[in-house]
Amino acid sequence: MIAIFREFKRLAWSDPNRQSSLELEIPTQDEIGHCDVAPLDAQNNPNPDGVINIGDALVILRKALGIISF
Ligand SMILES: [Ca+2]
Repeated sequence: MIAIFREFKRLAWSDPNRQSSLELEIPTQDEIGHCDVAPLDAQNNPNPDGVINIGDALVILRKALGIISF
């Protein structure tokens, strides 16, 4: 299963035409900057670390649900 995923990822991201047909897009640096909101600092403000991971997704979800604000 992992091998299939790796092959799909390799094919999808190596060819711009495939990216388009699969409706996958490589995010721009600006878009990445908007998503990089974790970790949070001691005052619960974004402290971007240059990595987009599950922590950023959780912060965005918490903000969307109104659990945190910044
Ligand atoms: Ca981050």
